[in-house]
Amino acid sequence: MTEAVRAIRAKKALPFTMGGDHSVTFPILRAFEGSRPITVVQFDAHMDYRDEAMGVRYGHGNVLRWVRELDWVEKVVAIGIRSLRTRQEDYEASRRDGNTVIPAWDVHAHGVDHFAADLPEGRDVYVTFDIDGMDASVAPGTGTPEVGGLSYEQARRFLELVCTRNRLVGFDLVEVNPSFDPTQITALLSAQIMIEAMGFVFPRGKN
Ligand SMILES: [Mn+2]
Repeated sequence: MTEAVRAIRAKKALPFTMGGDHSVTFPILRAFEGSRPITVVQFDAHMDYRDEAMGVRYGHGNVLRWVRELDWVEKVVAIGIRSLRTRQEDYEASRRDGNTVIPAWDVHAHGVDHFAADLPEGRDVYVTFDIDGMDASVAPGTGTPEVGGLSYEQARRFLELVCTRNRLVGFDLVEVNPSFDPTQITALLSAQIMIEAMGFVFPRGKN
C-alpha cells in the first residue's frame, strides 16, 4: 500500500483510497515521508487510539495512535467521536499528544460552524473518513455501527470547511462492509462523500 501511494504521489496526483478496514491509513500515510507537516482530520465514532488492542498494534483500533507518531504528522483532529467503549486513557493520551477531539454530541448541540476555529486552516491536510462516523441510520453497513452520529449535511459541511481552507494531500474512506447492508445505502453514501470531497478540492471551472 505504501508503495502504491508513493507511486501516485510521484505522479503529483491526489490519492483517494477506499478501504478495507481503518488499518490501511497507516501504510498510506507512511508514503508521505519527507512531506511538509500534515494535519490528519479523522471522521470516526471511535478514537482508534489504543496502544494495543487484543494483542494487535497495527490494527484498525489503534491506527491513529501510530499515524500520530509519524514524524510528518503534526496533529489529529477527530470528529464524531461518541462510542460508549471509548476509554478515558485513550482520550487523555490523544489530548496529551496535542490532538483535538470533537464529540458528536457537541456537533449536535452547537452545529458544525461552531467548530470552525478548531479545524485546521492553511495546512496540508489528510482526511481519513471512517464511515462509522456517520449515524448508523444512514450507514449501517459497517463492523461497529454507532447511533448518534453525523448526518450527511453535517459531514458535508465539515468537509467543505476542511477541504476549501487547506491543501488536501490525501483522502481515504474506510470500514464499509456491504455484506452488512442489503440496501447498499452505506456504499451509496460513501461514494457521495468521496465525490463531495473531490468537488471541494476541484470546484467546477477552477481546474
Ligand atoms: Mn476507525
